[in-house]
Amino acid sequence: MELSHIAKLNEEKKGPALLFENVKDYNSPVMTSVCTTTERLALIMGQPMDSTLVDLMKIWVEKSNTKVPPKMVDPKDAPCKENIMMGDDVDLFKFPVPKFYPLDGGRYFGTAGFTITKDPDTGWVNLGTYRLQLLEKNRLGTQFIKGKHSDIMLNKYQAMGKPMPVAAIVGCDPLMFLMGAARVSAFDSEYDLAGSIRGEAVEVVNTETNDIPVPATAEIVIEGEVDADAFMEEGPFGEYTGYYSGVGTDPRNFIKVNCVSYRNNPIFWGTTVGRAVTDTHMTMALTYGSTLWQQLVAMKIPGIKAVYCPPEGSGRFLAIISVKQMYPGHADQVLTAAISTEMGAYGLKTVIVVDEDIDPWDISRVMYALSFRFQPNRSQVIKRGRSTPLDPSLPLNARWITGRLLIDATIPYDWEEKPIPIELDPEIVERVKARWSSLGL
Ligand SMILES: Cc1cc2nc3c(=O)[nH]c(=O)nc-3n(C[C@H](O)[C@H](O)[C@H](O)COP(=O)(O)O)c2cc1C
Ligand SMILES: [Mn+2]
Repeated sequence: MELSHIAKLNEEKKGPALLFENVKDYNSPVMTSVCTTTERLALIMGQPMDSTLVDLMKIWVEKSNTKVPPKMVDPKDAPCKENIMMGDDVDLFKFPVPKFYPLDGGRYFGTAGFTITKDPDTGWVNLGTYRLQLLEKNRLGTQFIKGKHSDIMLNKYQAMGKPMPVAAIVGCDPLMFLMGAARVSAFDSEYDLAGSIRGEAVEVVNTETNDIPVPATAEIVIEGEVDADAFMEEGPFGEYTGYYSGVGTDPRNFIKVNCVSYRNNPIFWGTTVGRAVTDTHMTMALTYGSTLWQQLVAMKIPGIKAVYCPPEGSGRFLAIISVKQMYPGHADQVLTAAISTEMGAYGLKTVIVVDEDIDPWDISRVMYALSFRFQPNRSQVIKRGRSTPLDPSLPLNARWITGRLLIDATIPYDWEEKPIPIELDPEIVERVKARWSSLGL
């Protein structure tokens, strides 16, 4: 836990990524806090270091239009195959697996990683970040929340009476971790988007035991299977909401691990999750915000200028969208569209739409719009929809349905007489600027 506490406090200060080279009782290192700053997210996406989160989201949305499928490489050239533990030799306790918080139910093998599964009907390969608890030397507890892509696939394997083959990655090109966290639309492979953002195909190799493509440079590759009808006690785990999602353990599916392949001196990656704003929240603000934006564009809604899902709300509970209004009802359309996207239909609670002159990430300008343009008599609507079971604003036994607040903080398009803005006289501004230093300012 000392390691996770160093990482958490470091992330709260927006400190560097940390490589723990000297973990007591282990001879391989641990890496944390990779995604904590916008600068490092830019580095991961191959963008200029002074990019803002919204610049990165804009690139993400653009790159979502192109698919660059992964490329198989020779396993002989794949560092992830340097070491292989098979069958009875599998022992996950050999890796330096952190426990994060005092009330956590145990040590978490999977935080900064992702699970890869294949759709049995179509072959669609999905990457999703789902926490993995170290339960036994060859068992990892999972939590595939209902409706997540791995859950959809697991249901299909269950109907076929077969366990679902999985591979889980810990430690990798961090762009792949962003892909795991991203809510990329169903039936689209996160691999294809990673290739598009990177500008080259992700190099993959097949697993040893179950025919799943995994990144060739992964640090640790877990191979195994999940039986939808088998359960072990899992949790609790300190969530990104800053709270536990339940009071104790819950029966959950688990991965029975049949093989582990790993690099020499593998770097075990972790992210601290827990209270905002740290590593996980920055990851989610980028990936969830980009997904919401991309899905609004895919719905062919004109005039969307920018989308921002603040990391303080883990990138998912609150969205602010700026729009250039073009017709009556346009702002309403944006609001209802946002909660109808695959992203927004799950968990999003508050949507604020602002005019194009307000940058949604400029919170003081958003406050201005909420103060001077928003009118509660006219421009808020409350709806219902699907909640995340992690939302601590709902009672523990009733977390499936949430309210949604839609706030129109724009000047109504259809008003013939709009509020008259106060402008400065441009000529006087120029004159004054020329004399600025002589004014002693
Ligand atoms: C560090 C971290 C841990 C997460 N843990 C879980 C989890 O245990 N279960 C889950 O359903 N989603 C979890 N998520 C959210 C999923 O990664 C996210 O919803 C993703 O879109 C899932 O992939 P999918 O869209 O392909 O289903 C986590 C996200 C992060 C960043
Ligand atoms: Mn997916």
